[in-house]
Amino acid sequence: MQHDATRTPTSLAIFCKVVDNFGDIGICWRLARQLRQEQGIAVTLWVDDLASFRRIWPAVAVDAAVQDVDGVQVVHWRDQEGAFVPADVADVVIEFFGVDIPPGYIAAMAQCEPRPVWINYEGLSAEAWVEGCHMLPSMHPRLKLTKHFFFPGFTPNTGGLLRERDQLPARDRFQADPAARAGFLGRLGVTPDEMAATTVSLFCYPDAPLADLFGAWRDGAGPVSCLVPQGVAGEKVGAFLGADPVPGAAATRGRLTVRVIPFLSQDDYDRLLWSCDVNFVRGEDSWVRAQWAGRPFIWHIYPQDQNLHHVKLRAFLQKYAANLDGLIDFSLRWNGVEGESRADWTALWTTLQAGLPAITERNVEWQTQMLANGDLVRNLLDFARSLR
Ligand code: TRH
Repeated sequence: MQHDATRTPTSLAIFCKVVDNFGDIGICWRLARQLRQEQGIAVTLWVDDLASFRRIWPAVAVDAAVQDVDGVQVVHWRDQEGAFVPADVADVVIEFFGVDIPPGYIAAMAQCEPRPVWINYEGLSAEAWVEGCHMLPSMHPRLKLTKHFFFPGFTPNTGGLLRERDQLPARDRFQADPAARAGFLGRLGVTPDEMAATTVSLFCYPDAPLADLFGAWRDGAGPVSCLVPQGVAGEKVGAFLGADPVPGAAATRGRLTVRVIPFLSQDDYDRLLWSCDVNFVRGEDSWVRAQWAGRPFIWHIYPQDQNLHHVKLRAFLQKYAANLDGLIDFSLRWNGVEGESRADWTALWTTLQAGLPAITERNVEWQTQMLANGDLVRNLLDFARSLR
């Protein structure tokens, strides 16, 4: 697509509501940073829960109404009140997953000449219908405003995946340097013996069948070292440890060592994914990061009513893991889906582990495919330009 500079937006607002701890701030913050740092766009991020935001980005002040965080203006979104004028409105306005933007802001959008580009940024899914809905318009029932849907995705007919310009080179540099891995894990308190074991990072929702998996690792054939950021599956991790799951707490039972590490910044979390042999990830942003990390990963999907997430999970596995039966069986069971396999957790893990080289090979192919879809931020800006 030809770039017309006069159509290039210079300001952009993102409205983000945090659900269930971090829900969505992970993605919004990554999007905001990339727009600011790589595209030079003035970004305002409206977010309702600064405490959750601070967990993934420690520079955030939890008590500031407005603050500058790495060049992004962060506004504490306290309520739906407020009067706005057209000058307050950004060239592009993004609502995350259909959040309700304050009515006063929408009224000001309707007074802008030209109108801002209004985008509803949707959740990532491999389901086929996404291609048909990507970029569809939706007219406002009363005001002269049109909102457009934007879907991240895994095919050229979607918005693609978030990926910073330097992400893959930085990963390659890190993974080519064993001292960088040892230094990073060492700073988290991981011992050399643990580093030499099969290392696993764990990020999942509280309902994951963790006790079963811990049992399989404990009784397994080889040593496993499981690194759990603080606050993840706290009850089940605490039960294994027999102690509070605070950073530094660790216990070894049989072949398994579980160690609690601090909750990391987003950038360090990438380093964790680059360091481990297998990554358990969840939701959306960590799931995408695991795909770029190139290491085998297991996805814990966010649960939805009527088990709609099972459909979404199967759609992804079909696209990504079609010939990797061990990965499919493990992933289905991890997400509480009764698959074809009746294997116990020891058998599921043994099969998965035997398949790790094939999964790693598949990841190379998958990344090439994903790279061909372009990076999401550029796709988003191209779309915004086309609407201006
Ligand atoms: O927060 P999540 O559970 O997000 C989910 C999804 O967005 C889902 O679609 C949504 O509907 C649901 O919320 C409510 O998981 P996600 O997307 O992986 O975001 C977590 C963020 O936390 C991600 O940016 C990675 C980051 N993180 C760290 O920065 N440090 C850490 O130590 C860990 C474990 C995660």
